[in-house]
Formats: sequence, C-alpha cells, structure tokens
Amino acid sequence: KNRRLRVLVDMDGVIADFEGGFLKKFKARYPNEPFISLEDRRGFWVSTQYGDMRSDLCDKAISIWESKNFFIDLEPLPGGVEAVKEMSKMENTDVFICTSPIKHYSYCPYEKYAWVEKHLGPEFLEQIILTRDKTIVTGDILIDDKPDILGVEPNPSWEHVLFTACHNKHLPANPSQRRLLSWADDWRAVLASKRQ
Ligand code: BVP
Repeated sequence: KNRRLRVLVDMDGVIADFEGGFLKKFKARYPNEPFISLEDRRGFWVSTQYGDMRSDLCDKAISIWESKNFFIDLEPLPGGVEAVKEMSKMENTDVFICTSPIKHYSYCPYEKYAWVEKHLGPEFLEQIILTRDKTIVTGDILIDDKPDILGVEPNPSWEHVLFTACHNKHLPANPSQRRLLSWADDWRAVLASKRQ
C-alpha cells in the first residue's frame, strides 16, 4: 500500500488570483462597460455572469483571459505559495499543481508553467498537471474552488475539498463537501485526516 499522501492543488482561485486579475484588466480595457464586483460574483463561470448582464460582455470577458500576460500577471492568493511549499516539504507527501488550461492555447499553458517557476520555484515544474479532466487524475485530496468537478471518471479517487472564493462563498452548506475558507484555515488538519 502506498503510504504517501498525494495532494492536488488547483491554481486559479486557489493559489493564483484569477478573479482579482480579471476584474483589474477588464476595467482597464473596458473602462466604460459595467462590471461585476467580487462581492457580486455568483457562479464559477465569469463569462456566464457577464453574458447574463449583457450578451456582448461574454466575449469581452473572454478577451481578457485570452490575452497575452493574463495568466503570468496573476497575483498569488494570500498564503497559497507558502502553504504549497510547506506541504511539499512534509514527510510522505507529494503535491501536484492540477489546473485546467483554457482552450485558447497561445499563452495560457506557457504562462502557467512560468507562473509556477516564478512563484514556487523551478523544482515545482516537475509537479504540474495540466488537464481539462481532473477526474482521471488520482490523488487523496483535490483542493479546488470549482464546486462541481466532473469528467469521464464517475468515481474520482480524491476527496474534493472546496476552497472558498468570491463566486462560491454564498452556496448553501453541503455536508458532504469539506471546505477550506482560505490558506489561513486548517489545511494541515485536512491533510492529517487523510493519513489516518
Ligand atoms: O484556465 C482556467 C480559467 C478558465 O477555466 C479554467 C479553470 O480552471 P480550473 O480552476 O478548473 O483548474 N475560465 C474560463 C472561463 C470562461 C470560459 Br468561456 C471562466 O469564466 N472562468 C474561468 O476560470
């Protein structure tokens, strides 16, 4: 039996500030268009909420994260880089960064690698999993801010721990889904609970 704990950590909304980076660049590029404050964000898909506000705003939102330097310029979320480094140094623990690239592949995959190298260090380039389907990746825990993580595998091996973000904090409490409120929350206890 494998005694090592495998932790999968999502990137956008968990260690990289996708929502903050999006809003800042959206306002800068479209200063005369309405925007959705982080307080008013609902639903995982930014593009859906912007499109619901006015149909042309969906494509304008998409234009932001499809632009060069969007992903590399994302700020780290508080405590995320420190937590990932700390858990990777724990005994019998393997940490992978598990993130879905956008389908517009010109910049995003490259910039995700560059972000990891810049903020976590070149040794973490060994730990990157880029996939559009996280259900086929095996692990003990997946820390992710997306409420529903679906794919071809109906019974993923990991327990999804929902990381709180502006878009999911109003969702009704789900007793079958543990949460981490931030990196100041007790992520060490979540890992410990999986070691038994
Ligand atoms: O690459 C990110 C941003 C993108 O989806 C990916 C989510 O990856 P995970 O956090 O699940 O690993 N993305 C795309 C859209 C709209 C596309 Br049309 C969006 O609204 N929000 C979003 O995060």
